[in-house]
Amino acid sequence: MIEQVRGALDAALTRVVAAATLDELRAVDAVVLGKKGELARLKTILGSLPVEERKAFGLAINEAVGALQAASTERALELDSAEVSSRIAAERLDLTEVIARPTRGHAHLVTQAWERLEDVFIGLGFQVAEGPEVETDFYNFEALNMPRSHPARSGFDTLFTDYRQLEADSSDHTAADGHEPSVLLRTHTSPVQIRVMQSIEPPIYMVMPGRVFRRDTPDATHMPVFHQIEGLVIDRNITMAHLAGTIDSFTKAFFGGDFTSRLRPNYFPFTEPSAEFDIQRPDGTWIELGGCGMVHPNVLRACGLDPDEWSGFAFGFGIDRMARERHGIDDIRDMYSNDIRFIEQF
Ligand code: FA5
Repeated sequence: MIEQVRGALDAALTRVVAAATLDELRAVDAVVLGKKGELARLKTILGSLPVEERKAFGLAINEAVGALQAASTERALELDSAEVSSRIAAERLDLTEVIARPTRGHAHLVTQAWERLEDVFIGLGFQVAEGPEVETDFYNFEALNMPRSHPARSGFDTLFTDYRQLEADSSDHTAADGHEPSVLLRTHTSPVQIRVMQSIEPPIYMVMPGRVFRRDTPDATHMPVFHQIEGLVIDRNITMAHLAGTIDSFTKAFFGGDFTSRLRPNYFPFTEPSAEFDIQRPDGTWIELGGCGMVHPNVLRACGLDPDEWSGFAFGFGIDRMARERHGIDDIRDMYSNDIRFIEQF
């Protein structure tokens, strides 16, 4: 009989030790120490035993139950501490992570190009000026030799802020009373040339970066809001050769010594003669960058400068397009998508 008790105890101990979680242990306890367990069954036959065997058998069962309870308590402690440890590991919050790997942002691609352009021109002896984004018709067109009804105005698809825009015919932006509204979002940085010539005595060697606006539909090379940098030189005896030399020095400083530039005849009302300037990549292909030319005598006069005494050149090109070229970006719209995966590459 004592053998049966020992066998029941061994089997129960094996199950207690094998319990892998506290829940599992509780279930094992309910079976091996419960009323339907083997030890409880053996206890029921106690009364039917001869008196001389009853004592030793009863003692063996009590000892087995005690040993089983002790083993279960010990196993419960083990499992409890293992579960606490794994919960602590799972809930661990490593505050040093933030300090060890701080994420730093950086200037946007266009801001980087803008700042680098300023640096290059400052290196060539230029100063930097800025003007307002909301302009009057006078600065954006009229003083730039584009009087009202000048056909070149239609080349700048203008956003007017004047209330008369409400009455304007959307096809030619002319108000019902026959006049164009006179307050607008500047369509180029050229009006800053006028403001500079009005406020500074020549000689002038100035670049004017800024944001400009046009009613252009966004596509791979156009944005309705984009950036230009304007250049203006006014001095005595300035010629087209100075213009070409400046463009070439800038090209090499900005893109690298293996890039060259060329001028192609073009037309702008505010310069005469006018040119488009292109730069050539080392692989021989050409990129169109912007416009330039000798400042038109009418523009000098509008700013109170005598064209017989002063001459100069101006240029203007798109900063966004340049950043796009420099980094080989297919679509200019990607630069404004605010997709961090794209922006953080540059
Ligand atoms: C002008 O805006 C003249 N003011 C440039 C100039 C200045 C000529 C001084 C002579 C003397 P244009 O409209 O071509 O010119 O624009 C100049 C450059 O701006 C273009 O070559 C292009 O690089 C950029 N650009 C024009 N429209 C857009 C647009 N919608 N999105 C992005 N870039 C543009």
